[in-house]
Amino acid sequence: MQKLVEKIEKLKKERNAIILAHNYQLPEVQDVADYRGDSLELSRMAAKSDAKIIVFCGVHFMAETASILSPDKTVLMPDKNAGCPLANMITAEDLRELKERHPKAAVVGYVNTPAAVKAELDICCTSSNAVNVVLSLKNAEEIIFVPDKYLGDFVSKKTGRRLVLWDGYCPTHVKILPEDIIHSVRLHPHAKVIAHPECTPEVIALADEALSTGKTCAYVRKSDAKEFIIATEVGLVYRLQKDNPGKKFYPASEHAVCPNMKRTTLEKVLWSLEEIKDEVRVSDEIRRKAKKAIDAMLAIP
Ligand code: CIZ
Repeated sequence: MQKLVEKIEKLKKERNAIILAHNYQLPEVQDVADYRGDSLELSRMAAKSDAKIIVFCGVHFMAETASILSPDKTVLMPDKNAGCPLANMITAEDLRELKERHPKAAVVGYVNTPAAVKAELDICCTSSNAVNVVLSLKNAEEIIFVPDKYLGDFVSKKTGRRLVLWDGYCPTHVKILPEDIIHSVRLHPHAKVIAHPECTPEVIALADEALSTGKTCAYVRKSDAKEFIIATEVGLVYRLQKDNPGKKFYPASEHAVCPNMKRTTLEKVLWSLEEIKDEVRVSDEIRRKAKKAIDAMLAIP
């Protein structure tokens, strides 16, 4: 593995590239990355960087978001088949039909959407800022929120706003069951339970906090607690343990493994740098519209 890492490091410099890894990536991929984070943190990092090539270790909508924010850079995915089933649960056409049925509604869409869906939104959101995005729409008579019905339910409860939801969900987060939390708490009674807002409402109800991966990292760093049960994709536990060696982290369920996130391997990172492939690009028209929805989100404090 060391040889592989050395080759990647060398080629990265020669190509003026940086490697970005989402918090759910395999440990060895996180370790070779220049930056780790959630999708928006990484896309903003890509935009700030002077690098010409961005190797985005994550899933397709994340690389698309990076390309939308950095059209002058070459954004590569080590495995172009790493998709997001949640993002693919709605198409631009589905959303246009929903908008026709609710013509006065403001349209909010999770970052986990294809660029063509983002182009149909008024405003984008992430799991870190979804509550604030909905709160910002004070004058909206009605609000459409797509595609994650569980994140939408969480936001609706937090904001007191009724939302028009779509029947989407993350197949990895729904694998975490309320029984898993009850069992983990029995084993680790002093641990704080942190659930991702893509979890079901029954799981979120048993958690001390419902936080995005970025907010979980910040919360754990500041917390006086020494043990944490983490109800999200297992990759985050590796990052938390590495960043906080004095604390202990337990995955709520060993089954919460996203097969798409795990498609990216060190070999594929190397090949992508060697062959400058596979580039992710968004057409200019879609990019312009999708960027408007992302910029509207970024304008919210
Ligand atoms: O925006 C992201 O990266 C996702 C999908 C989840 C999170 O909480 O980081």
